[in-house]
Amino acid sequence: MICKKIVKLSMVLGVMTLGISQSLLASDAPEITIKVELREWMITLDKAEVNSGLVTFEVTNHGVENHEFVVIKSELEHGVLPTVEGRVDEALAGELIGEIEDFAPQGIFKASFRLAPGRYVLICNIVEKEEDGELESHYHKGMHRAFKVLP
Ligand SMILES: [Cu+2]
Repeated sequence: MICKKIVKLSMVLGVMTLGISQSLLASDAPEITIKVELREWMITLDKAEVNSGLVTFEVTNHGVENHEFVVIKSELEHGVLPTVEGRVDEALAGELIGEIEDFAPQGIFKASFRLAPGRYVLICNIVEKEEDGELESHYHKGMHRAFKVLP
């Protein structure tokens, strides 16, 4: 009789332990990786939306020029962000989450951010002065994408 009780108790404990470890796994959701390609003049993603949590961007520069990768939480359409002399005003565009600065062709960099649900824009915000004095805005040439984080 006593033995039976002990067995029952340990089974209950076993189930409880399982319950705890499962809920820990759920809150510590698996990291999501998004593969990003930068080139002249576009940004491509392997997914346009993910669930909220820790999101890693693995960014490869497939172009022939240096590029950068900027993540901004913004309610604005990605093609009409406010610019000054070709450069997106990151503060006016929304909330700057982070960036991978200017890096050379063939480079691969990773950056992880804990992203809350909402709309985001991903841009390259490099502006170069051409030999003829004209500004070459990577943003205006098309290096911008929308990105969504679901609850
Ligand atoms: Cu660029």
